[in-house]
Amino acid sequence: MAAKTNVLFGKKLKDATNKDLYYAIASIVNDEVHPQWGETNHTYEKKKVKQVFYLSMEFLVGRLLENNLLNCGLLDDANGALKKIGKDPEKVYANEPDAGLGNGGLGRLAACFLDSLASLKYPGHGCGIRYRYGLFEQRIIHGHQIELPDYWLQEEYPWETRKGEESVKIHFRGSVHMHRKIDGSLEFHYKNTDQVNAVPYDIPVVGYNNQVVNTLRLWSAESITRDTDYLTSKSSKYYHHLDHKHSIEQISGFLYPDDSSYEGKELRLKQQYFLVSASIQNILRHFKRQIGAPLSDLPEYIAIQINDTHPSLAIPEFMRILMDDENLGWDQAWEITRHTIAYTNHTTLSEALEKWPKTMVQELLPRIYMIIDEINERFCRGLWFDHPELRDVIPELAIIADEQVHMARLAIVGSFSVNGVAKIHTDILKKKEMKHFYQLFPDRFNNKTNGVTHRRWLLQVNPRLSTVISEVIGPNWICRPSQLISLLRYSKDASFLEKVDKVKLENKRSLASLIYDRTGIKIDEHSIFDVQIKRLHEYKRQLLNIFHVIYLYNELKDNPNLDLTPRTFIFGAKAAPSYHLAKEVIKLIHTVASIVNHDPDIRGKLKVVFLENYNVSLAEKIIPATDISEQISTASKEASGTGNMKMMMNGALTVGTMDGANIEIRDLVGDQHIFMFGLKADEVLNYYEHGGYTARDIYNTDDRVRRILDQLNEGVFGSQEIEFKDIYYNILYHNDPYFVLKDFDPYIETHELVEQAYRDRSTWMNMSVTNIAYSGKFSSDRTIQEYASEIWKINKTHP
Ligand code: 26Q
Repeated sequence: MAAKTNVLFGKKLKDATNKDLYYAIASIVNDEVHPQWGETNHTYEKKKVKQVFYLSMEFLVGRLLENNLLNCGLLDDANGALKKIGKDPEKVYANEPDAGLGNGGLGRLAACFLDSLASLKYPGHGCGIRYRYGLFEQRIIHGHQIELPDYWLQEEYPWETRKGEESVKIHFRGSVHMHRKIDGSLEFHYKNTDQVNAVPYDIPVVGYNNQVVNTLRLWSAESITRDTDYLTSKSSKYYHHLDHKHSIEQISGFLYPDDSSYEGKELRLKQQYFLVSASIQNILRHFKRQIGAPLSDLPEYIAIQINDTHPSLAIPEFMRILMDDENLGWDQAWEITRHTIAYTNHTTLSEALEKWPKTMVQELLPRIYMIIDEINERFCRGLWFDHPELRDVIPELAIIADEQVHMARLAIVGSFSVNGVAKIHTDILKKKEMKHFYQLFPDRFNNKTNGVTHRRWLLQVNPRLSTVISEVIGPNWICRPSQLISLLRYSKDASFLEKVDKVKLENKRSLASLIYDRTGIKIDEHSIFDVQIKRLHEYKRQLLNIFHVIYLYNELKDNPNLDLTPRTFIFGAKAAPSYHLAKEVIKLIHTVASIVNHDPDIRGKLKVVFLENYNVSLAEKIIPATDISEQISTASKEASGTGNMKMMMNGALTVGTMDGANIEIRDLVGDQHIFMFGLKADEVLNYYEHGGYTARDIYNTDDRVRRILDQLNEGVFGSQEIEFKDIYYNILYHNDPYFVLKDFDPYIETHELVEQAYRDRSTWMNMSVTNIAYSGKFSSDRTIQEYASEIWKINKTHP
């Protein structure tokens, strides 16, 4: 390290700042990783192994230094060396910006998958966009969310390598010209297209302790013409050039911050095609240069997974290249495309299903539109002739319908596998959302329940707990997470439970000090840490949680002597900038916090904390300190959830609805080790379909509910200027679309059970350890094994 700081900064070690040390250690890691990276690539090339490419508009990787140190076995050395010179490793690692190139679950899942692919020695790589601005930074001013740009690349990013020589050209707009060749076949040429240079930046993905280094390739948009080409021209041309250059660079300019509603912005469509075209061109170049087999064999060498519909233009783009550049006929090109691409669905929310105006696709991507049109024609013709029973529903299945291109339909028709991300989610796709497609292609549908990398989300973020676990069951769980199940043998062992309990308390103490530093709020480390951290959305029901807080507050006001176990409610959530109601909920949480935290009648029994700018690094601090994991979505709405898994792994108990992967957690741990409540998915879907729920009835009959809603309406919370009429109206006049009132009573009751359980330490700790023991199933290693063997058909590499 001394040599590094000297070489890099011309400084003695003792004069190095935390930032210098961060760069120095990153450079040491790179010296270790880069040769292995070359070796891994060489092995893949030499053995011509089948590889998978994971196409995603988002990779929420967070920080990499500590993770890379851990995976290449240098973490203990680095920590030791830093401590020896009086430095706090955490403060050194904190100099890395969070790579916030994702909104939430979908983007973080992609990052976990890359970790598991490399750690299991699978040849699998990520393809994404190098956004200059990641997800906005959230500031809260007087309870209001303010968005600031996240210019994460301000300073040198040590993990990326620009590969200028591997750039590819992307074409937008222009016109398509057909030309009949002598043999009668058609040839397509494009004229007057806008050209963009896609430049790859590669980031190494380091496998755990195994010498494997895969690649995350992020594309950046650059102008094809150089500034100097304009030095001699008229200045008007020069400024036109600058303007044009700017608009091109916009393509990889920023990540769209909406996570569950789709917005039909042209720039977003450009981004999607940019990612897809660059990645597919690159994949085909790799195939031709390094595999060199006939194109018809391509599916034996390559699988492409598309992360939701966002990269679904991969299907027509693949067709375009195979036909226009490689001169294959339609049928052959279709055969190859259809057997290469697989699609993962992450949502059943109808407002999130991507649709693009057909005129927009036609203008921006004329050749791609022609191909989609032809796919659609052939598909619909097939339906008409081969499936007369479906004739009535063709408009619901057609890829182009009501002047729009329906991306999920394109993705299903053009792929060999369609998967949901938890059992219940896949069942809903099969039975409801995609039932006709399921009827048509039953073999295409399959489930792959999500997982998270236990190396980052347990081993790295909770070293204390990891040590205690390894003390009793040994360290093999690190590579075989299913072995955590051996902890069951210790789930009633008093001395072990005590150790786990002590670790939790230490983690809570660390979080309490972070909270104090950031907010000035003093919290009781012995209180129940009741945590909800996720994007803010009506269906995730942060509102139900804050209603519980208001209810407890009202109870305490009525009876300040109430015997209540102290609780700290912790929230972290970003709202999409244009999502008005979500922002109102953030304001409500802050308003409640400012009242509850300062009311002497409460005597410190309740505290409400909203931590601003929730992101991966903050999650890493909160999760190990969580007692209660709030997973309370309206049943049927949360496709899987992954925070539920991260918290379970760290010994938190779930308060949850029967939704997403909560159900599978319940199935494993059993009802006595989890707190489930509320409407079931079929009940919710039934109410949506047939009615029968009236929110106002609950308002009229439940005094607790009426009191809370009236407080929102009458401005008791914050008085005068701050009222929450919009929330009030949404519940009473839009009939509570997410069933907050309906689930209120069972939710309150469940939390009373939580409180009783918490008082009985040995029962609680037994529950906690049982959860950790069963969490192995939710490692993304298990998920990736399933994708690898059931969808991708890829093998582990042997050196
Ligand atoms: C689409 C078009 C235009 C602009 C934005 C978008 C867009 C971007 C991100 C739409 C959706 C997303 C993200 C969705 C997401 O994160 N879904 C979550 O995926 C997790 C991983 O599978 C699940 O665990 C969650 O349940 C699911 O909500």
